Amino acid sequence: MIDPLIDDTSQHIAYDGTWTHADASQPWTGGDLNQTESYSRTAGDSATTAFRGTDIRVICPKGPHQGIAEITVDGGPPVRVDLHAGNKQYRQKVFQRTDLRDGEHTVTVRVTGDKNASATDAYVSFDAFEALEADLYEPTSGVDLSVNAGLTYPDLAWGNHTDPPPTTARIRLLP
Ligand SMILES: [Ca+2]
Repeated sequence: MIDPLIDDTSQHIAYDGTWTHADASQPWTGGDLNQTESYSRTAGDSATTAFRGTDIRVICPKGPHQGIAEITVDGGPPVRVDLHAGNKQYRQKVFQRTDLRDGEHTVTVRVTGDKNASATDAYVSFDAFEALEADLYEPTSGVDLSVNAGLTYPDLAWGNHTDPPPTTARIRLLP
C-alpha cells in the first residue's frame, strides 16, 4: 500500500516563488498534517506535484487571512477555490477530482492574490495532497464485490486474493 499523502514538505513538490514553510515551532500549525503548512500571498506563486492514480484531493487550512487559490490538474482549466473562513479550520478538503484516467498526473496550486471582501488578506496556505490509487477492477458507477465460487472465505474481504477466480459472481452495490 502506497501512502496516499504527499505532505507539503515532500521533496516531490516543486515550489515556485516565495513560499514560506511553517512547522511545529509555530503554534498556529497545530491542526495541520505533520504540523506543517506552506503559504504565500504573491500572485503567480505555485506548488506542483506529480502523482499516480485516479483521485486527487488538495488539503488546505482555511482561515480569516486566506484568499483565493487556483487549482489545476494536468494543465486543464483552473478551478478557483476560496480558502477564507471566519475561524481557522484545519485539514479542509478544498478540491477533489475522482474521475481521472489511471496513470500519471500533475496537480498545481497557484496563488491568485485575490480574496473575497470578508478576508483580511490573500494568503494561500497549503497542507498536503492526497492521491488515491485506482481500484483493482475497471471503474464502474457502483461498487463491485467479486466472489470466487471455487474458494471458501472465512472472512470475506476486499482484495484478499490474487489469483484470477475461475468462476465469479459479481454483486453490485448501487450507490
Ligand atoms: Ca502539512
